Amino acid sequence: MAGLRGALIGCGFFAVNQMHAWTDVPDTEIVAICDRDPERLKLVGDQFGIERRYSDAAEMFGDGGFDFVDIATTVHSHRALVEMAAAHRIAAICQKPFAKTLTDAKAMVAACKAAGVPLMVHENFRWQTPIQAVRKALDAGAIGTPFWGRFSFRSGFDVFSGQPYLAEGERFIIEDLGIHTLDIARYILGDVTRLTARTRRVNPKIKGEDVATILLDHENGATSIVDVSYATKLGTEPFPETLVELDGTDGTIRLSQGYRLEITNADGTTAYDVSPQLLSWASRPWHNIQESVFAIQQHWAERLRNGGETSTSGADNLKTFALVEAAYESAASGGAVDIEAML
Ligand code: NAD
Ligand code: 89Y
Repeated sequence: MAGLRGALIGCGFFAVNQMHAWTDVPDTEIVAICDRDPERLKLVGDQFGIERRYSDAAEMFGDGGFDFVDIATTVHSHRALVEMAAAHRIAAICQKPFAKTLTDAKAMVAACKAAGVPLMVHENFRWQTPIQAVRKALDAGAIGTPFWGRFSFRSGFDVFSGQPYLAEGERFIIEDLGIHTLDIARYILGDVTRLTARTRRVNPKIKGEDVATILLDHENGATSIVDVSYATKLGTEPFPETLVELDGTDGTIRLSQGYRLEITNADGTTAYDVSPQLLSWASRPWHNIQESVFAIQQHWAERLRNGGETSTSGADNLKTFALVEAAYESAASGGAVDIEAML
């Protein structure tokens, strides 16, 4: 496949980032878009000069003429749209959260496997420049074997103005944001065997939980804490930075606010600036996320051309999604949840 042709479904708040990023991915073009809201369809179609516009995804798949579909709708439509892509043997990217339930997510992975088409979840946070820098330091053996970690996202940023649906669901921060933090914990310290979680809602204007504290046992024996909050008012707002602490047998890594990476080991302490780039179409403070959107889409195009499973394939994401379900289960029961039994 030389020039890749894609179609995008869901022209909402976040899809604009995905459309910008596609224009930057070499030899890749979005040739058709779909949204059931005519206003969003027109806005995005006009902004990016896309002529083929559909209000019905089935009609778009019927007309064909593209190599992959980028599903940027909210979670309720993910299963139906991924299964539609599989039925048409079209490779698919699906936004997070992958599905409403782990049962749905497993069915989506099975449908794409049976159709022989690649499926990637748009789980972009592990692609952020600072997270990649942490992973590189670990891989280089900078701190020996990590035995403890903390992955922290604490903010008071108003996410509800851009994404009003986040205030309306029974579930909020774990399903929406913690899903990324849990994925980063897996990416850095490996798969998880057991999980314990506590949640609470601080903001009275929303339905779901906006604070969660999660304890993870990793397969390799490491222990970590994932703590997320949208009820934390700080002097300098850190949105959307994930802060990381890692203790290893030979040293420590600290990724702190302001994209500062500090590595301490037998050679002493060295600090690095691991700030994301401000892409031409990006704006602060979203630029960290926006850069990772470009990175994951570039990764997808490379794998679609050259073969090989994507870093956040559907199959990989089941292991992150299981942590989300387990966190809600643990918060409700008070007990620990066995992750392997869920997969
Ligand atoms: P949104 O509501 O602004 O946009 C969704 C769009 O999809 C709407 O325009 C809606 O009309 C359209 N749509 C829904 N179902 C459809 C269907 N069956 N056919 C055609 N169009 C349909 O939502 P958003 O804030 O853009 O979020 C979209 C997804 O992106 C969510 O799952 C959200 O969690 C995710 N998201 C991811 C990141 C990230 O960093 N990965 C950041 C923000 C949002
Ligand atoms: O929807 C969320 C996401 O995926 O990243 C940040 C966000 O936009 C709000 O929590």
